[in-house]
Amino acid sequence: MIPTQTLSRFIHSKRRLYPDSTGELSDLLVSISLGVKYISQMVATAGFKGLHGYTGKTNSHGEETRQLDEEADEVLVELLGSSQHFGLLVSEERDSVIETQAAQGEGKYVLAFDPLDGSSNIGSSIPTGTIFCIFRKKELSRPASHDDFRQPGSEIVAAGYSVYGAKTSFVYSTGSGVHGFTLDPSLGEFVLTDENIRIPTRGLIYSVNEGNTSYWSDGVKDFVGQLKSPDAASGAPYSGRYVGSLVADFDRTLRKGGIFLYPTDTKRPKGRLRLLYECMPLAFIAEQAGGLALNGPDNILALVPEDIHERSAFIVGSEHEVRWYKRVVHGLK
Ligand code: P6P
Repeated sequence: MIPTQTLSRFIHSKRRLYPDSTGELSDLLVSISLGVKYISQMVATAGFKGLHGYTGKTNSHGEETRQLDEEADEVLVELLGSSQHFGLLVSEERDSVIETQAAQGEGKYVLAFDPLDGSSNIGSSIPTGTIFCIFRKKELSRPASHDDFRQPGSEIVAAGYSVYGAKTSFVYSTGSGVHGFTLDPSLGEFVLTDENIRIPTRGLIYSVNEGNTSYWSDGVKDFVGQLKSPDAASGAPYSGRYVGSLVADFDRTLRKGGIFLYPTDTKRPKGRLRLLYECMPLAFIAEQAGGLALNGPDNILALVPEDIHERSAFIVGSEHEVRWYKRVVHGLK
């Protein structure tokens, strides 16, 4: 039996849910998935194309950029920039918003993305990924501007991520459930493998960089301590899994349940991960799959980014564990 539900057929079939849809969003998602296919190929062949190295340049955060970061960024900017649907693009690799051809025109959407998250892990074959989210412009008649990114995550129109690992997967949501696809290299197509992914209501895995323990608040130390102390009632001890690549740790949490946490600490008082193009898209996916995502006390999707590159704490996963965190660390329900 041949696979019939490719990503593009699936996306276009869902348009029936949105009678007034113009097909623009479908086009955009297909364009993003094409960019992901290019990047998947680049990641797979980087080793013998000498693309593991640094460019000798630094990005807007003063971080040394790798050739792959730049190449992945350029692929997406070129593909998306040439569509007539985007007004503006924000990339982790650039220090400002990128105007696309549609910036002054009728482009309805703005998009923020991390072109290659986890790229520092590339040399050791640890999974990396692309993360994106799409907003509608606040005023369709006005050209897109930075201000269009100053919206709460609850206004996200579509979000998703890819994982370049043992297989290349693409997971996205437009607000009607979370759907997972796997790239069939022989076809060059993403094929539907997980329709309507639901995160387990609770799990048995926790994911955090315990090297930061000395910098955590007492509340976080207490919570992680509870996950590790044998207790029949809570099912503890949980198993610890930490890849150090956000998309890999998130994808496992989405499919197996449990909790991923990168809290603020005394070394990172604002958090480590990027709110707009890492935390918000993955929070949207998590909530669409029945999970929760916090910055600590607040829902990530209730936050409005002020700066396009601002950082945030990120606690995401099954409702049971995320509420447990909120109760222990913040004394909130
Ligand atoms: P740490 C990778 O560099 C990344 O941005 C995310 O993919 C990952 O979750 C995080 O940093 C890991 O950070 O401080 O544990 O090395």
